[in-house]
Amino acid sequence: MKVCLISAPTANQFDHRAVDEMEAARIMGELAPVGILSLAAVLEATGLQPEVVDLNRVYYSWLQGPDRNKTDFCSFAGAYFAGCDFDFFGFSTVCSSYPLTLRIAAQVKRAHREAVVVLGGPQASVVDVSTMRAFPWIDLVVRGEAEQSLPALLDALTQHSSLAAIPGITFRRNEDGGIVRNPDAPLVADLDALPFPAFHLFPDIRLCRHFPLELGRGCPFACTFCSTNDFFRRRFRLKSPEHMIAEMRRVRQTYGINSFELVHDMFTVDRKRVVAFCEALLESKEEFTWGCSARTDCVDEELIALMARAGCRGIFFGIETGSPRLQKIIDKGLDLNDSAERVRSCDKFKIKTAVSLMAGFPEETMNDLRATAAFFVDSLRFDHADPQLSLLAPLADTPIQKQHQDSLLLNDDVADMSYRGWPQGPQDHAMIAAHPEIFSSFYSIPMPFLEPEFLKELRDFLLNGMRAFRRLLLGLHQDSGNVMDVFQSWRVWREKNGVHFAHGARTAYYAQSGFPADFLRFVRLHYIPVAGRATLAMTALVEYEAALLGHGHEPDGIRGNQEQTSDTQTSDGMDETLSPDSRPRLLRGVHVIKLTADYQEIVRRLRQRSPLNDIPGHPVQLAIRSTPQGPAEARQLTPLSAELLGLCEGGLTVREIAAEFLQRKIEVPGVPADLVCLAGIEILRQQRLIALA
Ligand code: B12
Ligand code: SF4
Repeated sequence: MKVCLISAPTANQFDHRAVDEMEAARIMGELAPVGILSLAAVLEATGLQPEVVDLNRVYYSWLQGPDRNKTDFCSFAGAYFAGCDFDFFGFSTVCSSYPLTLRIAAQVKRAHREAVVVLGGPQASVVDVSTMRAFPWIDLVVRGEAEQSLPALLDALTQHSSLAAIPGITFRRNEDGGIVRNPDAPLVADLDALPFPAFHLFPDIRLCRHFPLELGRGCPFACTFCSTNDFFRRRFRLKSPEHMIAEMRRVRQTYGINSFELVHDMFTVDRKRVVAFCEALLESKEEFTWGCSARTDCVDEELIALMARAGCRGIFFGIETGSPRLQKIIDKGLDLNDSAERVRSCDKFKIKTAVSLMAGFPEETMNDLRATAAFFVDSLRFDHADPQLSLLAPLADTPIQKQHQDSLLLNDDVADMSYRGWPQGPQDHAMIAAHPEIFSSFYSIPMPFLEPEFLKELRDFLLNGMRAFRRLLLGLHQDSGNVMDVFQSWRVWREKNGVHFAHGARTAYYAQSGFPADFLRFVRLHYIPVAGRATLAMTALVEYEAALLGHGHEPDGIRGNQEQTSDTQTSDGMDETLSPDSRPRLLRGVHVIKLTADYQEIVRRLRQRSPLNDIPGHPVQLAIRSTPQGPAEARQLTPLSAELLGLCEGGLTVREIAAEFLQRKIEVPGVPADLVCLAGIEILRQQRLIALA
């Protein structure tokens, strides 16, 4: 039997930016469909030679190629599969691209009447019967973990024998077309017994930076919005440390990759096993780095320290809500002080944390939302924390979806989890509208206590505010008592000042540079004069952000570097030897700004949540360096460096600058002025603030 396994499309990144071939391959490698590759390896072990088609790769070909203007992606993919010769087409599914996957499957069935078209994966597994009723081109669904049921199914299909005894499948009876749902398949009890996934069938894996490897399955918790706990039937399983390390070594040997994304919904359930894994990694002396998912109540500082030593560089924390009341309602049950402490611990050990939050629960009130917004912004105190805020989407077959299935709303203003991926065309919309029971994630649950538009704007505000002016956002939160108050007054102000959005234009406005520019104006002209408490600190924060963004009025003391911007500097003079005759000058893109208060001290206080209102009025200078590649960088200057940078703007030689030092009586006791100058200039050169002319 000729078998084709097809990944669910998930590469939304391509829609929003130009991605070259290398970058595309890197992204696709990181999105490798671990489930399908695990199945492919199992089939290979039985003597079959399955092929794996990455729909993200097909999508990329369509986006890049000339067909994009002639045909839609679904038809393009249909034509691609029409040219293939398989007896079995097995599609993996995820909620966000389920309508598209079903439409592509229809094209496949049309082109290959005799072939079996099968669905598997998290979405089809839980809407199997309704899918097969609604979409007659789907012959079969394999539910749940399929390492045991798929080979049995293929065997039965080859032998033309009955499907009645194959566990975990839902199929259409030949006689009357009735849909039969066999009992669930057994879980894979010993994950170490599975073969190494068939990564060799997925060429893009070679370029990924973080290699995805399955660490285990099953989470014993029961959060009401979550779909994976039931999918893996709450049976927590972990591969042994020896097995994992052997797989990691194999990846390094084959692909030269040392960094891993370890796939498990809840790795840290059993502390002893996490310790054993980390100790084994340390003993192996391999120095692999890795990321994983954890609950904040399953880790402590000691464990985090050990994980960091063992190579952990990133943890995904599903914190969900900042409201203790909602924590109980959604059966997450986290102690939020404890959660914040864990984010702090990770920061201490330089582990990046995704602080994942959600809003839009049906019971959510304004107070709950305030608490979530506060948790979001509070985590900005930690440089390694990356807060995320999504809006609840009722995933099929979750307790929350079942509870509200009769009142779901189809309103693309609210549920956005699924919309994050694939843009829906009219055909998808028609499918979604006709089948809430299948496509519930595209719907929303009514929120009696919250205004959807308010919630969505808050989300855009926080996500983009964090990117554009992280510390100012934190400062405003601390100064006002809650960022929500600032958001509410910003909303009123922007309305009054004529910033309105046409329907659907809100997200685009917040994502573009107009938002930070308007918002900084709001802070200067409205927030600080009307509501600001620590006005000196807030002024310094806003001027700092204005300088970084390079817009707005120039704060007092901003000294532009126009004379340098016109030169065609190709080298930064790093190779030249510094001598008394050298003429240092500011590097292109470097600006010096003056702030009325000590920025470093403000940041220190923000990190520690100490009061900002008694910040001394002590002017400081910062060097801002903008680079075409990334965000601008800022460095607070010592008084000596500030003087030196100022003098570097005058086209003087080092000797002349030293003379100026003497005249201004800038001294370091016991060190001659010319040596101070040389050393200072060398430091500024190392900091890439100046170059030698
Ligand atoms: C890694 C991951 C991603 C990656 C890559 C996904 C990929 N290529 O597989 C990325 C980051 C892209 C991603 C994105 C999203 N994800 Co995601 N993701 C995961 C995660 C954490 C691991 C997937 C995995 O490798 N599992 C391990 C393997 C072994 O399991 P498996 O994939 O389910 O495969 C087994 C079976 O399902 C079955 N099977 C799978 N495919 C097929 C096909 C056939 C033919 C057959 C017979 C059987 C079969 O056999 C496999 C072996 O037993 C899962 C949670 C989880 N633990 O599974 C969520 C999960 C799949 N994601 C989910 C969601 C909702 C999303 C997003 C929509 C939203 C989000 N959370 O950001 C986006 C989609 C973005 C888009 N553009 O469309 C949900 C899906 C729920 C649903 N009902 O569809 C999950 C289950 C998480 C959750 N808590 O609810 N995700
Ligand atoms: S949200 Fe996380 S902790 Fe809760 S059930 Fe799902 S995987 Fe487990």
